[in-house]
Amino acid sequence: ADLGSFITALPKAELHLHIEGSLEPELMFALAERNGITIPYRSVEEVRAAYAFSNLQDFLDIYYAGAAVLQTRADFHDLATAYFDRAAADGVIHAEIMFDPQTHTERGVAFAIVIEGLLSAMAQAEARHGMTTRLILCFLRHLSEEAAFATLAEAEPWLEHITAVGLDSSELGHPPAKFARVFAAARAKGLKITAHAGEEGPPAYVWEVLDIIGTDRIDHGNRALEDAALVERLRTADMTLTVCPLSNLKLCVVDDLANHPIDRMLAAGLKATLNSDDPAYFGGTIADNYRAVAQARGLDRAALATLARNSFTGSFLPHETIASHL
Ligand code: ES4
Ligand code: ZN
Repeated sequence: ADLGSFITALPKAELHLHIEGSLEPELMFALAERNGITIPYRSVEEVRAAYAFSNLQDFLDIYYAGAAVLQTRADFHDLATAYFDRAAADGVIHAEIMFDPQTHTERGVAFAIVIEGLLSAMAQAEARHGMTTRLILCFLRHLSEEAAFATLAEAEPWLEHITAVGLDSSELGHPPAKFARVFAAARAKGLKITAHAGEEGPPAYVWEVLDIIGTDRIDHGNRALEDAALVERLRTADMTLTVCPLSNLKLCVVDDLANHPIDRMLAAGLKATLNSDDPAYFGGTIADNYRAVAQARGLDRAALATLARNSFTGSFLPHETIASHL
């Protein structure tokens, strides 16, 4: 079989996926029409043409605007169902999806609407595809600590359905330490922790995540490679990095996939995984990410199998379940 089919058939876990970033332009138009919302695009082609970004903030502005079409439980359910159907077809047998409640509560869509729609899609995907799923609540780091605490309080009735909290949005100028207390409160409630760090931000932000927040995973982590002592710390901690190559390319974190550091991460002994981040905006699914780096960096089947294996050992599944996937 060719490498593309090998990749699809390889059982994979997706650990870094923003559900709002899985909103394909076709569904954006359908939801805009269903909800009587005007969007600033005339066609699917015009939307895709707008997806040319020079940095993270460029993308975030368009991503938050696109989320405005999401209004009802059914919208969140349909959004997540479309993602799970594509993921299952891609060979994903476990998915840990992130959502940004503040993007929705700030524009008057209740936390309950958002999470109930996502949870019903998760239950349906588990039944239909035999996959497992988990939910990660992300705090927006460009907003205040107080707003993050308010969001954690809103999540209280659903804590048994939330596995972890994360930290996303604009990294530069928003060091992780700003949220140390809210993450400590989340930890005390039994939640796992992950945080975006070292995507655009410096190695110092990755150090803060390790030393001040104490996360279970790091999302991206690319810029950790600039600091040898940090690489050593991540390696000895067996810290999982959720790396997103097509995202890195579209947001200009790397200038060319031919220069992507994924194989340098593995060679340095880091527990890297491959993920799609915001597939509707970055031009590819998780399997597309595996195929793209396999081609650009000449990864062989053993390296791809290592990356897939890391996705299970780095997951938030129970240890017995992880063992059953290895
Ligand atoms: C994101 Cl790629 C990325 N980085 C930071 N925050 C995000 N939210 C959605 N995608
Ligand atoms: Zn992300």
